[in-house]
Amino acid sequence: MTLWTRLISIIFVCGIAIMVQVSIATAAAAEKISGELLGADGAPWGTVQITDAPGGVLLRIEATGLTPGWHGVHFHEKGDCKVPKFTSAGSHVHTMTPVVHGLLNGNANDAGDLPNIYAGLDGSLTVELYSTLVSLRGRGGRPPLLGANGVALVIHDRPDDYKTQPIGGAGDRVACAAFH
Ligand SMILES: [Cu+2]
Repeated sequence: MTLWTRLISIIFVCGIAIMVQVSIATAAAAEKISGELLGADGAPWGTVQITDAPGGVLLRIEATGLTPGWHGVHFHEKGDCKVPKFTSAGSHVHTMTPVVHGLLNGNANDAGDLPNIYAGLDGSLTVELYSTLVSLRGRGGRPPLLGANGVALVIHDRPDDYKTQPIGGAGDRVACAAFH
């Protein structure tokens, strides 16, 4: 190997190493926030993590205390979880009014919409969800969850039918996690 080809290969290897380091740094920069899930009885029911992703947010919910079966879950517009009704969390995260709710509604503009979650017979669940409707801080022009009032992740008593206004018939709010 000539000195010249050795030099070229050293530059190449260094370039690869720098690219790998940059991509690791980019991956490590994903912002993650974590909050306690509060039950309507005022007790801690679990944790909620929200991770900012390039095209949306990843959500991880670990909960106990729920009634077995399906439950609607939404992002609500205020990071304020006052027991027992959690009405302090306000309505769903939205940027347009009137808000049209429902993942199966062709005219929907409700940025707080999420798929239902399912609690087992012991009332617990662990699940990851993904929403492309929002961001943590406005990435990609999507509505930011961490605006001036923060945000709440609210679990409802019944499942969301993804169509009925204003909350898909999901009923009472039974658990809430606040973020700022
Ligand atoms: Cu809701």
